[in-house]
Amino acid sequence: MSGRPFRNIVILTGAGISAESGLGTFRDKGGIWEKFDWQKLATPEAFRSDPHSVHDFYNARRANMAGAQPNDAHRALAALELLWQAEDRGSFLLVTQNIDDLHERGGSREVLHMHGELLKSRCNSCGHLFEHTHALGVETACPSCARAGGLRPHVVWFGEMPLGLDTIYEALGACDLFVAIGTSGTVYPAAGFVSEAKAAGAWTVELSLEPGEVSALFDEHHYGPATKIVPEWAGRI
Ligand code: BV8
Repeated sequence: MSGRPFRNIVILTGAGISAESGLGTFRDKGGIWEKFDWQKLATPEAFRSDPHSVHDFYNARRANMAGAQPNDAHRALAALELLWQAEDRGSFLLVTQNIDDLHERGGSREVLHMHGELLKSRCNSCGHLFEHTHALGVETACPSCARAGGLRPHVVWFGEMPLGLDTIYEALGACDLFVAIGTSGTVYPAAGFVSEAKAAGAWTVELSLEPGEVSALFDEHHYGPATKIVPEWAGRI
């Protein structure tokens, strides 16, 4: 544990932080990509060729999300954000790969969803982006341009550019603490953020159930369920 007081922190979360809230992860045993083929459901090509199946897949996940509650790990990060601001310690950026709203419902005030948000949809015809908490289909008409057939989940699919990368890379270049929570370090460019942070001289911490693919790059590791290790870690910094 580096003893220095940290000023500029970047936190990256993945599916593991929402696992104990009942939302599936992707690559654990029984994970989402074990049951579903991401190439047939989470790419723009898949949506073009079979929009009905893609809508069904995301409608099921959106419905599952409605019943989920934030957990102590989400709440610990929200408390840390408040502390950082109350003590005016420096910058605090929470980036999530998750498309659920559990960070927000856990109290986090600023969340950068780099892979989008499933409770938002957007219209390919007019570009309208809007909150959308119920099922979406090919026949659903856009609330702005009224055209049907052009709505899609506001989610970043494989092969699409993640959101907020300029903000993220700027924060990584200036951070002195980078923490990855509940992510397997499999998906890029998110899995490369630890290298960016190290290049900036940051102390890097991995908090997860087990080592991920880029674990060797981290200075510090704590393994266990997020609802246990995240509050413990947050309480120490
Ligand atoms: C892009 C939304 C161009 C959809 C998702 C090199 C550079 C750039 C790109 C690539 C590259 N190499 C390959 C690529 C292409 C690709 C990629 O990375 N493919 C992988 C499969 C090799 N990347 C892309 O296509 C990205 N776009 O590249 O654009 C570009 C190029 C350069 C620079 C910029 C842009 C777009 C990727 C986004 C795809 N969309 N999600 C949806 O959700 O349906 S990705 C998907 O995986 C999920 O959304 C999730 O967010 C993401 C990462 O998964 P994790 O969150 O880590 O979840 P996982 O299940 O894998 O792991 C869970 C972890 O939790 C485990 O470690 C486990 O131990 C832990 N855990 C479990 N339980 C608990 C726990 N921890 C604590 N407590 C617990 N209880």
